Amino acid sequence: MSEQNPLKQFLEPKEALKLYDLDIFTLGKMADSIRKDYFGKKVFFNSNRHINPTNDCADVCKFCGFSAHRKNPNVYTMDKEKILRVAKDSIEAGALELHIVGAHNPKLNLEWYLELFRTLKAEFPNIHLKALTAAEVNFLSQLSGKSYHEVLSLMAENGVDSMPGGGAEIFDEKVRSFICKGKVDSTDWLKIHKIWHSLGKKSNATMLFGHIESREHRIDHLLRLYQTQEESGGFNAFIPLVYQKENNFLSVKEFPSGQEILKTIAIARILLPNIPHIKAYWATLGLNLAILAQEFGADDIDGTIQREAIQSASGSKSANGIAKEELIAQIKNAGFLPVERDSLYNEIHAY
Ligand code: V47
Repeated sequence: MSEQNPLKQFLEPKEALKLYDLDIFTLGKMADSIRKDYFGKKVFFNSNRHINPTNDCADVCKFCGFSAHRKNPNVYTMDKEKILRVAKDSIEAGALELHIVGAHNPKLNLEWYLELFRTLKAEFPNIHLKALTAAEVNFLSQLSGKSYHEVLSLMAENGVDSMPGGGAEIFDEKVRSFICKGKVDSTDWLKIHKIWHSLGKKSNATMLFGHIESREHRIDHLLRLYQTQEESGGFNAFIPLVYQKENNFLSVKEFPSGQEILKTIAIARILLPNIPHIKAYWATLGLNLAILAQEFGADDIDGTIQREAIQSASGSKSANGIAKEELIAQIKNAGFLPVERDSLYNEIHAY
């Protein structure tokens, strides 16, 4: 990775914000040169399966179409047998990672999750378990009365390998309290990841954008992540999630253009030189924009997914995942080198 830190001049939020004033090609070129310096023509993907054990949620985030509420009355909780069956089928279909996140369901306590992780690891010792967002860790800490450190240590001891980046939304306190009041606050979201990193573990970080937040809020979010990564160093990837608008309670007047989305991805690459990977998550971008984003700073596209319930509940086309062959073909067609990776970015195969 490059020694050069292009961020220095942008540490001041006002200076960083000026990046948005650059035209898209200048910005794209800046981000692309960092991306090329780090990874050349490689585009990373993985073979994964999302499992969302429950949508029965104690919180009501205004942007969420996944949790059960009056716009989505179909409440469900999977039992462990079902989760094990799904895991078995997914692994037989090639998944190397299970990405397990759900809702804040008071009926599923910490021990329920720990037993699930233990059982999955006993049955499938080679599977990578990426599980529980910092929001779920916060919820389980409150439910169990255990500290973050205790909950995270128990997760690690019971088989969780890494943590996904969900629940970050937007760190700005005012916007956050409007869109997801009651959820883990920004300081604690970052604190939970720092503790996880101190246990020698890796995680990701997300940002939900394209709703009511401003460019200033996005810059603030990115700079808080930059600072945290300077302190703990355990973020593998940053994932800008584009807001999907259906079946939820946020009334958004204007959605970001493709250009605004690409600019945001490019700015993330520029402002986060200390986070190795920028993931253009095809489930919220659509495959075409996710591929194009590889020329604007991104180097990863996420994976096959197999099943997805959170973004697809609000309109994205990710419910049934995507075939690995299709991902490879699309990446190649765009002139990049598809590289299958494991969950920690060790390269498995270049196609
Ligand atoms: O935190 C909820 C988001 C996230 C909507 O770590 C929405 O590799 C768009 O974090 N429109 C969960 N997004 C998913 C997530 C994730 C996904 C892929 C990879 C990784 C990783 C993490 O989904 C939530 C929330 O920000 N979300 N509703 C919506 N309407």
